[in-house]
Amino acid sequence: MRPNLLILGGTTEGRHLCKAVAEAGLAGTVSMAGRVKHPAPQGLPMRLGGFGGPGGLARYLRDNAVTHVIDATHPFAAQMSCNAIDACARTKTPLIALTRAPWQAGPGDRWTHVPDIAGAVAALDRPAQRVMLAVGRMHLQDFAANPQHAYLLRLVDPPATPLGFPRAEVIVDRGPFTLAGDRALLSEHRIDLVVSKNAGGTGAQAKILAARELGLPVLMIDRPAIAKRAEAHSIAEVLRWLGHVSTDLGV
Ligand code: 3Y8
Ligand code: NAP
Repeated sequence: MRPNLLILGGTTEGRHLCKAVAEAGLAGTVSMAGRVKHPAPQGLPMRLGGFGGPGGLARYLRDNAVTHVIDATHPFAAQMSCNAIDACARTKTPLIALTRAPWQAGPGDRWTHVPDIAGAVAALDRPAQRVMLAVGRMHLQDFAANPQHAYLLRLVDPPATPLGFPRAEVIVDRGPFTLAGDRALLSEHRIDLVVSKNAGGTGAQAKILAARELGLPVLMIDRPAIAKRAEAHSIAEVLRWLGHVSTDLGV
């Protein structure tokens, strides 16, 4: 049976994996949630939108004769990852996650770890500061509980509705971001504090490295726990896994 891959995408590593799969001449489809207006081309045929929970994903795997699933979603896309574990168990479809290690604080970093978005909101209950809130759009309203701050918000798409922050400036931009760009952004906006998810990888890391250089504190949101699954930390590892598992499948 020739491999027919489903890649759950939406990250820099996911895009690089799609390119490697296409170059290897493997059949595959990349799936995105449809969160942003113009998802970037990934180099493989793309499907957009939810599957309808783990049951919907299991049905998709069966209906499309998917032979392997690679979960290359973001570490904070915990629901998608849990659904993939469930659906692949139901359908006995081999699953591996292409994931990136969390960032670790290095010399010069001034990080305060918080366990989740709610922990970051609670930690912002403090006198007014100039805060770069680089957590995207989906959980933005949670932060309206602290209107005293002057926020710098970075969004992939222009906000469709008023954001409800009395003091906020919006930058519309998508990563991967650069150290020079984020260092200039933090300086120009006289940022006192950066709020970030511990995304890992390189695409979102520029603001963290810029904060280190500028001696700025960072509220680092730890990632949600995800159930045990096979994990790879490089595209080469995924391709080896495909070769290995495919042999098991007698191809
Ligand atoms: C739709 C698909 C590539 C992939 C690029 C990575 C890097 C750049 C940095 C900041 C942090 C944030 C956000 C971020 C980064 C990469 C990667 C990453 C963070 C796109 C994309 C999709 C999304 C969804 C979007 C979320 C939002 C999160 C912005 C494509 C561009 C904040 C995560 O408006 C919305 O609804 C945005 C939603 C989920 C988190 C949130 O809660 O709002 N990503 N981002 C995916 C889909 O539909 O399935 O068009 O490329 C992908 C990327 N964004 O090609 O190199 O790999 O992490 N994405 C965070 O880390 O906190 C920005 O501003 O510093
Ligand atoms: P999530 O909370 O884990 O997922 C919620 C639901 O969205 C899932 O149950 C699924 O719906 C749908 N979904 C999520 N990812 C999907 C995908 N790749 N293909 C098809 N459906 C998907 O996910 P999220 O945090 O909203 O992330 C959504 C997408 O943005 C993912 O592709 C992720 O890689 C990307 N992204 C997220 C972040 C972040 O900070 N969360 C950062 C960068 C990129 P059904 O249950 O209906 O199947």
